[in-house]
Amino acid sequence: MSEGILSGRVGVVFGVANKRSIAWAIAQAWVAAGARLIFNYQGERVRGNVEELAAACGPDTPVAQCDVSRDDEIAGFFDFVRSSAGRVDLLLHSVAFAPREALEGRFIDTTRQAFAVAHDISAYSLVAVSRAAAPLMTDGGSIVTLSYYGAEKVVPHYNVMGVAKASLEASVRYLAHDLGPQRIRVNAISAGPVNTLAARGISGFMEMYKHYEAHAPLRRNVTLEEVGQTGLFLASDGGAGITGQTIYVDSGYSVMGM
Ligand code: NAD
Ligand code: 0WE
Repeated sequence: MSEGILSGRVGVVFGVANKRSIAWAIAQAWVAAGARLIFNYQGERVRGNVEELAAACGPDTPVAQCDVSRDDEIAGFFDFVRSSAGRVDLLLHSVAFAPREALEGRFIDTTRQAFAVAHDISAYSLVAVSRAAAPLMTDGGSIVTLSYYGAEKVVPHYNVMGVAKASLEASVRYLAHDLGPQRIRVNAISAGPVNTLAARGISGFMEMYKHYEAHAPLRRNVTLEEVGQTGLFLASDGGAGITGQTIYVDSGYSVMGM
């Protein structure tokens, strides 16, 4: 493990809720490549899960609370990162939330409050955690976030999340410009549908999953491992020339016109 392509690197991981989380798939790929990680958990509800998964990454893997809608928790979390590791090389942002009602009816009915919450947690939080992490990325770094096709094209019911993901992808480009001189790269992975906690309970998710299987060039859905491997690529020197991009990991679905 010490000769892995990420050996000696320190990664901060936002967005593990359970073992099906996309964040966990990328975290596992980073650990297998030799990185040491630090995890956030959103609140007490997922604390136990995250502590258990973190322990599987190494006996003293640090874990701390950070609700990304709170500036004080982001500051406290990165104080904890500084005191436990002293530096950061990799940052994973795998966080999104919109009030459930906003993902059910029509986009036109999105309330001011739901619009604000979706953008705060799903887009602004990338800016906030990048600003907090950048001073610790003293030898350059790689920041990776997660997006979805609804940022670019209308996916019925994705609604305000699509608009927030468009903001997230634009934020990736502006952050890439700001942080490039410090050799910090910023990219998004636009993943095809994956059956995670955030996807389950979305009405019609299984139909969409089947639709991808029928129409994507690869005629199947993507696996968590595949998304993990792209997260590893972007974190590693394999991605050294890539910044500001949104990379699709979607079995090719997004290239289809019909
Ligand atoms: P998930 O539920 O496992 O992860 C979502 C995470 O967001 C959870 O860990 C949750 O705790 C965290 N979160 C929500 N609000 C937060 C807050 N205020 N503070 C801190 N953390 C908060 O689901 P997932 O599917 O792994 O989602 C991860 C990312 O992948 C999201 O950005 C999602 O939009 C994106 N994505 C998911 C799919 C899919 O089909 N599952 C496809 C493309 C992109
Ligand atoms: O980004 C997502 C989902 C993110 C998400 C999920 C929830 C469910 C629980 C954000 N907020 C909430 N709020 C909740 O209360 N995906 C890419 C998965 C997803 O969600 C959809 C999709 C796909 C794909 C919703 C409608 C249509 C397609």
